[in-house]
Amino acid sequence: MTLDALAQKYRAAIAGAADEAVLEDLRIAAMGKQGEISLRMRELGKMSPEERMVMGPALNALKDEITSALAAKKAALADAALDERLRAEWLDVTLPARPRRQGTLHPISQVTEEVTAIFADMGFSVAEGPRIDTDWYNFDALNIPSHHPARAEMDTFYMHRAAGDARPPHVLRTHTSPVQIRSMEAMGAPLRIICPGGVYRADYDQTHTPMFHQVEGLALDRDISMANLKWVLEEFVKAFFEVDHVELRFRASHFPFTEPSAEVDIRCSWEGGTLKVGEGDDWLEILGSGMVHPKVIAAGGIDPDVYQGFAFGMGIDRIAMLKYGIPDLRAFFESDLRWLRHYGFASLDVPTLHGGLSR
Ligand code: 2NM
Repeated sequence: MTLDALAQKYRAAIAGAADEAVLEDLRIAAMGKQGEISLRMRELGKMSPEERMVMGPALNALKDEITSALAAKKAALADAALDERLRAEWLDVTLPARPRRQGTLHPISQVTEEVTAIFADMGFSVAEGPRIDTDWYNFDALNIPSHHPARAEMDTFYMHRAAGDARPPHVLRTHTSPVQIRSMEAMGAPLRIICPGGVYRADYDQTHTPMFHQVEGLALDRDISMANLKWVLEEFVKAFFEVDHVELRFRASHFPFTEPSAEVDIRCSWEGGTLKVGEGDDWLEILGSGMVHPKVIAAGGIDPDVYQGFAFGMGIDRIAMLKYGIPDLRAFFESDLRWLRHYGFASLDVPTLHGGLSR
């Protein structure tokens, strides 16, 4: 076979090679120990000097040509493989996120996030704590000593103690105030926190469930007064009910952990069966509040002669019912899928003040 014919044969074979293995076979067939070009190079020695002067460079040129053709084809195959992969794995990253799924956000979760967003905007951070706590954190630290009638009124769930164990039993927290005592201990003053979460009382009827949700707030500093409390609550009610104007009514009340204490009503109307906040002739009680009792501040490890502040507490379940027109409290905890689909919220619509709380 002439060198031209040999060159022709390898050019065609390399051009038609389907993968790297074929290319490697071709390299061996041409330039391996027994390769067609190698054998011919070995024959150079038997040639006359004149013949060798022609054949030597020609064989070297052919070897170079085949070597670079193999490399070029190998690169082309790799490019083609990458192109094919890019085509196969192409993904439009501008497509919308996955569509709304079956699950929805429970109204209590939604309202907790709304309340958190509103108070965060006023500089309150969220504190959490255990649902099972000692009676010291749940009662004594809050100025509710063991003989106090408030303990009986609370319908407390007590945890079991082994027979002969004289220590006072743990309780399921009856409010989130123990979290505020723990936060005072851990962080000191000044302090601005809200404590949302589940609480427990042995009570079950039309308007009570044995577990429900509260959010309590606490602001402590050197010069905090009830004027600050009033402003904070007004801002909260306006943002939560999404109205520009509200009117609050403070009624003197009594809680062991605050002095003075006030229950807070908001002006409203129930015309046509729907709640309108900020207008009308009715009053709606939504929370309890007051100036934190010095004994409670001291129980939190803070000097009540230096620091004072306000606290408040409200029922999340109750304000959720009011805002979203949910008629029956007990439905909150029945896990009825039809109810959850009706009253649930899209889980990706996180409430924000700028985006609107209740889209
Ligand atoms: C309420 C009413 C009034 C309250 C008090 C405290 C604490 F721990 F700081 F002393 N937290 N929450 C409080 C005050 C709660 O709920 C109706």
